[in-house]
Amino acid sequence: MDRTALCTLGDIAPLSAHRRPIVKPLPGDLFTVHGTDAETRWEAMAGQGYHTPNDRFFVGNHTATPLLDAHSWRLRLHGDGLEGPRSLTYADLRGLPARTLDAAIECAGNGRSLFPGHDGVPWGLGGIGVARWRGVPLKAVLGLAGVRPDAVEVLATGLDDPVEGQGHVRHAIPLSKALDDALIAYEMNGVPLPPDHGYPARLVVPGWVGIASIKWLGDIEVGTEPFTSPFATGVTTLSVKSAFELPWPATVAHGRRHVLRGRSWSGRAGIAKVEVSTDGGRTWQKAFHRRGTRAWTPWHVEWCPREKGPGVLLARAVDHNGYRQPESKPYHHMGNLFDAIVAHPVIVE
Ligand SMILES: Nc1nc2c(c(=O)[nH]1)N[C@H]1C(S)=C(S)[C@@H](COP(=O)(O)O)O[C@H]1N2
Ligand SMILES: [Mo]
Repeated sequence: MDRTALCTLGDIAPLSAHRRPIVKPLPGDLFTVHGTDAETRWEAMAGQGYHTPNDRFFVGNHTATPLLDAHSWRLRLHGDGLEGPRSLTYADLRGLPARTLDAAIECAGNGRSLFPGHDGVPWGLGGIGVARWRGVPLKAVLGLAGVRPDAVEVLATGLDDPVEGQGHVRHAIPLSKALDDALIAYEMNGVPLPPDHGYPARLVVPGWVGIASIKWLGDIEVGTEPFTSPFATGVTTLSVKSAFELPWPATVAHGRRHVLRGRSWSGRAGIAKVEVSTDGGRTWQKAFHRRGTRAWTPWHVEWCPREKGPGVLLARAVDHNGYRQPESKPYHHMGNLFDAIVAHPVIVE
């Protein structure tokens, strides 16, 4: 890619930044960096609205963010599950009827460092973000190529550099999910996708592990047999979690009224109920939240700490499928799908 091509993209980082795994700034008050990944610090969500602003949305990269040119970008559709191959330009995609969707992207390993023992990227709880995505339903794009009745799975592949020994980042979803609510997004919170989040187009697969939402989407294969991929986590839908919008550990003033805020979410269904304990789990109070927010549910409780010293804050959620966060979670060999109640350390001064 030459400099002229880059200049046409307007808001893109200079060429010198090309070798960094993540292009956007990662200030220490917004992010904790783990190699090629960056997780959002939960205190950076305090005072924010429903959506995670793009400047503080976590980044999950296997290699590095590529700087792609939308004008030469193509989306290739092929495979024995389609009537025939098809190729789309960015203008083609932009010309199709658009849909807007609030959805979370969450890494399957979010919360991994909270398991009793773990390997892999030591995520806290910040490997999640919710954005307003705008784009074209995958169903409509597949429809342009014609889906054969014996098609079963859809494999999406990214245009970022391949991972050594594993090839390009790719992930399959069942045809039923592809035709249900998967979106080929080109906008995030009202602006074109930032480079780190998949410019010019990415998949958004609501409720599924983050890896299913392939960024820098370049290739879609529809097959009549299930695909195998080294990037499959053996996990599909996400579990239930809760997090406080507080530093870790948090410090609060003694004898004063505080509003503790947080968010709960589930890959399976909306959140039905959230409870908070400020006394180590002896008593629980119901948190206040609005109804009917699917991607995640912001909540708050009031707390007047009466004793000085270290303690913990607990939050537990139940989703509309009746799934509740367990007291503890046994070790998982890949450190995925953590969902236990978290003891958030707090110091009352
Ligand atoms: N092409 C491509 N898509 C990808 C990845 C990647 O490395 N390459 N990482 C995946 C992982 S592991 C996660 S958790 C999400 C993160 O999305 P985000 O960076 O927009 O937060 O993107 C997924 N899509
Ligand atoms: Mo991930």
